[in-house]
Amino acid sequence: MRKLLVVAVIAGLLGALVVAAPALSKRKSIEVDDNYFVHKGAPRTVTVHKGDKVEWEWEGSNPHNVTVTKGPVKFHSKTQSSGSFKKTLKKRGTYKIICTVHAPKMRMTLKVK
Ligand SMILES: [Cu+2]
Repeated sequence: MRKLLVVAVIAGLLGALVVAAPALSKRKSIEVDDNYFVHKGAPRTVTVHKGDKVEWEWEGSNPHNVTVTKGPVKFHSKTQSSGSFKKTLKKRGTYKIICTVHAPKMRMTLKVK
């Protein structure tokens, strides 16, 4: 009986950790694929919070880049066919992003709240 109680308490604690984890997480990964950002057919707007680290992950085989054309801060990745590009967003606002190889079709919006 006592053993069962200990197991129940541990399970409860683990459950609390799982629930708390998303709030502590400040990472957001965004798919870079052939030839779209985020997800094929999905709305290409991603919202994160100030201070979050965004990681674009190359999943296709074509060369792509991440280039801000309009926004509080301009930044860009190099053109690459694999790997990732990480950026910590420190300024709130709306960032218009394209891949210069496949623009205007390959684009997305990043909102930093
Ligand atoms: Cu591209």
